Amino acid sequence: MSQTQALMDQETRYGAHNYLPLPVVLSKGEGIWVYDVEGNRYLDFLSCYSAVNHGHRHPKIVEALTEQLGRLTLTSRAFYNDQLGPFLEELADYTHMDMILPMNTGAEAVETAVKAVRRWGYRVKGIPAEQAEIIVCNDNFHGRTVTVISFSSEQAYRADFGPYTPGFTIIPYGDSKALEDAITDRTCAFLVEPIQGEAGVMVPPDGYLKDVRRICTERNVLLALDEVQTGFGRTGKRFCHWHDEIEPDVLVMGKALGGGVYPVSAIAAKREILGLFEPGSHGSTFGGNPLGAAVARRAIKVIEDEGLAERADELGRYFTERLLGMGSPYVDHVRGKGLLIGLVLKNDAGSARPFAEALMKRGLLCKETHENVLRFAPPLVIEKKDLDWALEHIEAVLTGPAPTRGK
Ligand code: IF1
Repeated sequence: MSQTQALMDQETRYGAHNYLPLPVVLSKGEGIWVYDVEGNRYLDFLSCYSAVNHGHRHPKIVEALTEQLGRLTLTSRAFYNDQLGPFLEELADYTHMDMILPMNTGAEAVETAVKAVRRWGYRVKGIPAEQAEIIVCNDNFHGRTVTVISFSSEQAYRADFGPYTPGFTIIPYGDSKALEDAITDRTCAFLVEPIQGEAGVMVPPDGYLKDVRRICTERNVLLALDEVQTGFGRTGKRFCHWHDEIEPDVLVMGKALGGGVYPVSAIAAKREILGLFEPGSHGSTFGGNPLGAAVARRAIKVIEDEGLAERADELGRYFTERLLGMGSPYVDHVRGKGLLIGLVLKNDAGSARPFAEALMKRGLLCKETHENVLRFAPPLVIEKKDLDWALEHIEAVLTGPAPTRGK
């Protein structure tokens, strides 16, 4: 039996089957490339769902990690540490916000945002106790905790995990009139992704974010943007909402903030909101630890020093143009911004999974999302020559015979 099969069997035997991975076992990563246990090389076109914007093991980020490893890793927040203050100030400046609350995973940051906007609702807006409502969008993805899946519209994420947390209203994505109609005097916030990643890279109509910003301001409702996946250069701007030149009241971040080497998440918000947290009202064993703070500081620096947002913008436009120019009989349309791209297959092209499997056989790792969308999201450090290499293989698959599903 091959080492690949042995390791896949081991994971299947001992691990819960909450994923259906492509049949490849990775053992090394370097920049845009990952290597499997048989020594095959693949171009990573998923970037760990945008947690690896900097590429695998970026030398500058590994340097920051290693240096901090040699000094101090964990302290808890029972004490101060010399990395957190600088990280908090740098992230506040970077986001143009007043205050930061550091956590670890995206879902934890979303949960923190839920607590923050509810507390603002009660203590500032004056919503009666226990009656705060948060409006979210259909097809949202904000994480996997019980409260977060309580406001998911996707049965697969919710089934048999109840009873669910109340206080959420679901409206259609991209429809600002629906937001207007859904707001009540008990609404404390509207939580939305500027582009819905898991829903299949759904880009809202032009002007949508500007409209919801205006409506939230007019109706005294906080606008909370989940940029866990779209943040840190992925869509061609520092943050996706910068395309619309609006300012959220709460900004949720994660994934690439950890530089592809360590889980770091956070929310940024106005003082009027995060100033409502007092000692003991929230916390986390690992949140704000010096190792994560050192890594996140360097992750932000690399994005700016290497112009990763600008690269994503320029290369994303080029890549999208080339995809559209292929004239593939299977492609319905292409959507996305920067290097967050969804290739939508025609209904009669069948599932996207066989296309992902065919690309894997050619050395390109991407992932289907929902039935008919292929998500392309390479690290933002990718060079044009490597993008061209990828396009060669994508074109061969998209203009060749329809791939059939593997076993
Ligand atoms: C999975 C995709 C799913 C996120 C947004 C919060 C979180 C995520 C906008 C939570 C996480 C990950 C989770 C992972 C697959 C991936 C994902 F959208 F990126 F493709 F599932 F929808 N907000 N997204 O995208 O962050 O707690 O995971 O750090 O759960 O399968 P997390």
